[in-house]
Amino acid sequence: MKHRDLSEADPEVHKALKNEIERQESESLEMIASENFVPKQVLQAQGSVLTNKYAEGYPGNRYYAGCEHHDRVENLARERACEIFDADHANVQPHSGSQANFAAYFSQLEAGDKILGPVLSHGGHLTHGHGVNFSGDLFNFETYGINDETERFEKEDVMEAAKEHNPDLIVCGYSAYPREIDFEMFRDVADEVGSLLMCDIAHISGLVAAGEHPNPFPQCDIVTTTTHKSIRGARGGMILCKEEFADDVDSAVFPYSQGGPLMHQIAGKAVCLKEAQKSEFKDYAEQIKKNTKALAEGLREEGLKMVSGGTDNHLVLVDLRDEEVSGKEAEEALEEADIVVNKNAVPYDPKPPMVTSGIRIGAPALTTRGMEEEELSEIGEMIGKIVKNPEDEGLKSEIQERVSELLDDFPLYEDSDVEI
Ligand code: DSN
Repeated sequence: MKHRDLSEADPEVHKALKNEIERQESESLEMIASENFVPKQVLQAQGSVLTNKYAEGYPGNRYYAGCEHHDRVENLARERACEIFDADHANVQPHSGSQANFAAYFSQLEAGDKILGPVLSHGGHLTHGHGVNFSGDLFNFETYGINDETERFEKEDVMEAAKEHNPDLIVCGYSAYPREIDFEMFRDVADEVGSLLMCDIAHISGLVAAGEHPNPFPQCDIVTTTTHKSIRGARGGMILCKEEFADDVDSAVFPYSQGGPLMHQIAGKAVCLKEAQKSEFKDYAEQIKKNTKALAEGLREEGLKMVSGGTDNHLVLVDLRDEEVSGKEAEEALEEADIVVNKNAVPYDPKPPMVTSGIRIGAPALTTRGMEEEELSEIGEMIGKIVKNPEDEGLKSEIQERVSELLDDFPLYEDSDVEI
């Protein structure tokens, strides 16, 4: 086999990768709440020779020989995950958050069983029961919604829905909810109706790891997460659980729903979990919350409303129902000013999902770049100005220039970090 440099072997792919480094480094402010930038050590682990091996099974019990080093890596990931989240057991093999949720449901339930989850437009994820997804297709999903007045999940509403539907499992954990999750409240509801409790902490796992959001254990029975959002690691998923669910969770991942694990990704998960145990990670997570509050302040300054009036975590959900722009138009106008966010439904949104009346804005990626409150508050004001004046081309150019200065002031990678 002949080894060649990528630039020589496949100049087209090489060029696309180079362009993407450039885009991430110096073309726009990355404010999609689920995105982040991983450190070089995670990139190295993901690009490693662990990709060459099949390792079906679990450490010490594989279907193929030669897994000694893979066992070591997977055990490190599992041990670190259990320590960080105070879980009895961790399965680090899910290829994604969706696959983690698939396996978590099937570890305890059968098709047709009843799950109580959040309304999608109130912050939930497709895998929390949407009809176009396996979850809504295979399970009997019922929903609880956000409170009309507080725009938060309140005990009375969740309890009412739980008593009405008598679910086998309740799901909490969201993709677009700017407030802390009250695990004790959900446990009380689950106990009242004799249901299992699962939390999907994909968005907030970095905050939880750093103690900046309450930990879902011991209240939750099973916890799923991705490993690439606020926790800033390899793209993939993970399931954490109490001991009594461990064997079921493992067999629901392999052999029930997956084959060979992506061991290079698991190495990346192990590395990011080590990072998450360091004091700098705690500083980063603390700063995410300060930055998101500063962002909210800037938006408020420009007269924008936010769902629930603000934020306790890494994101805000701007409610555009009183503005002239839709979520889609706001997203497009901001992209033209080099600020990348996503349109997002707000609770009781009158507009369809591809249009929406909201934008979701997150601070993790800019926090990773080193920006602090001053920058985030200024960015909040810039976003507010664009949303109020989406056709103002002069304003967009002015903001583009300022974005470019900010990107220069807060560089992301050195060349040697991302050599390809
Ligand atoms: N796509 C993710 C998000 O943006 O929230 C959820 O999987």
